[in-house]
Amino acid sequence: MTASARESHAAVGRRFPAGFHWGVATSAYQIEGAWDEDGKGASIWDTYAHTPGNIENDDTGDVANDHYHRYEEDVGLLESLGATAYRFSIAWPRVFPEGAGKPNSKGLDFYSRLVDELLAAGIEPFATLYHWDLPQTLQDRYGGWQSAETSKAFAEYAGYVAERLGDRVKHYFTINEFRSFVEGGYQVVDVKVGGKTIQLGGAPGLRLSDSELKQVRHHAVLGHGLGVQAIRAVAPAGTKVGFAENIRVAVPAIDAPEYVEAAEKATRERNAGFMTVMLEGRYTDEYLAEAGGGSPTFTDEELKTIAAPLDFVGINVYRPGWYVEPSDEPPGYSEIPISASHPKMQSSWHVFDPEVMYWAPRQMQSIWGAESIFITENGCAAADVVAGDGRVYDSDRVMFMRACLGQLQRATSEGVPVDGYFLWSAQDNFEWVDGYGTRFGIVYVDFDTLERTPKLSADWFRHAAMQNAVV
Ligand code: PNW
Repeated sequence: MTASARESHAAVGRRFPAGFHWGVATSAYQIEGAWDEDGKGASIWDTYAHTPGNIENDDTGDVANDHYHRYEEDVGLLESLGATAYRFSIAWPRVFPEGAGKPNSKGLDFYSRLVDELLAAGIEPFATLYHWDLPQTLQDRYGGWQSAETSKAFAEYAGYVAERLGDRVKHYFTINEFRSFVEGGYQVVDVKVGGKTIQLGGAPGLRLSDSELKQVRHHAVLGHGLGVQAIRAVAPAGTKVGFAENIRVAVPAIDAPEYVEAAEKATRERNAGFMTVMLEGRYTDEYLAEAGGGSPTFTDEELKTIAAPLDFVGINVYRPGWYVEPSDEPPGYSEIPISASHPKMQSSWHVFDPEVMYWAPRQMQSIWGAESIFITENGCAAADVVAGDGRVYDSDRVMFMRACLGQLQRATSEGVPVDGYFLWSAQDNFEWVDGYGTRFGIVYVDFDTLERTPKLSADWFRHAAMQNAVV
C-alpha cells in the first residue's frame, strides 16, 4: 500500500466531524496529592481513605501523582498525546476549605496556573466542579448531600470559580457521575457480573434506606441546577455548561425497531432520578410510585431549577447497563441476563461491549433530543507492566479504545451530534476503592518514582487525534 493509500484508508468512512475534540480526563483527588497544602481543607475522600480497611492496600490520595507540583510536566505530556482538550476537576476544599464562606485564594491560584499552562499549549480546558471530594465540613455540618444546604453551598462555590476562571475557561461540567457517588457513598451499588454480584462503595460510606437515598439524589440534581444558574449569572456570554453523568444504558439485544424502542423506555425509566429529571424537569410516575422507595420531598420551583437549560450533555460510558428485549407486559421491556462467560475488561464491574458507545449517544438524541453531546469518560483498566525494553504494551486497552471509538464514529456518521471524546484517563492514578493497583491511564506512572511513561495506547490516541479518525 502506498503512503497516500494508507492515509486515505482512514478517510474512508472512519473520520469524525471537523472540530471534534480529542480529550483526556482526570480528577483532582485521583492525581493531585498535596492533600493538606496551601490552605486546602479536608475532603470526605481524605477522611475515607485515611480510615484503614476502606481502600485496597490502605492506599490514599495524599501524594497520588503529585500533579499539584508536576502540572507543568503533565501539560507537556498532554501536548505529546495530541490532546486538544483536557477535562480536569477542581477540588472544592482547596477553594473553600470550609465548604462555603471564606475562599482560599491559593487554592484557586493553582487552577488558574494550570489553565494558563493548558492554553499556552493549545489545549482547551474543560473544568468539572464536583468529582466527589466534598469538603468534610459540609459532611459534618449537614450530612453532605442529605441536605439542600450542600446544594446551595455548591452553587456558591460554582459561581465563585466561574467568576475567577470565566475569562479563560469556556466549558464547565457541574457534577461528575451523580449515580456513582450518591448510590456508592450513601448506600452501596450492586453490579451483576458473570452470575456474581459485586458491591461498590465510597465516601462518605453511609448505608441509607431507599427513601433516604431518593432525597440525596434530589439534592444532588438540585445542586447541579443551582450550579448552572450560578455559573450563568457571572460567566461571560458563550460560556457552556452541562453535567457529566454515568448514564446507565439499556442496549437493545437486536437492532430492530421494537427492541430499540424497548431499550429507550428502559434507559429513560432507569435513569429517572438523575438524567431523566435533569432533562425533563419531572420525576416519572413510576419513579415516584416505586414500591418501598418512598418519594423525595420537592417543589415545582426546584424541578424547574434542576432542569435548567444546558449547552451540552456529558456522559461517561464504560459498559452496557442492561440488555433488553420488548415485552407485552408493562413496562414494555424485559431485561436479559448477562451470560457468565460474557467478555469483560480488568475491573470487576467492567462488562465489555463497545456497542454501548453507539447506543448511549444515540439515545441521548432519540430520547431527549440532545443537540451537543460529549463523551466525558471512556476507558478501561489493564494489567500493565513495563517490558524489558521500557515500553508498556497495553494491547487490550488499544483493542478497547479502537472498538469503542469505532462505535462512536458510527454514531457521528449517522448524524448523532457528538462534539468530543475524553479518554479516562490521562495517567494511571488513584482508583476509588481499588487504589494504585488498578491502572486506567494511557500514560504509565511508577508510584515509587512518579516517573511517567506513555503506553502503546498513548501512541494509538495520538494517531487517532491527528487523523481525527479511528485508526
Ligand atoms: C468513573 N461502573 O467511575 C469515575 O468518574 C472515575 O473517577 C473513575 O476513576 C473511573 O470511572 C474508573 O472507575 C465509575 O460500575 C465507577 O460502571 C463505576 C462504573 C463506571 C465508572
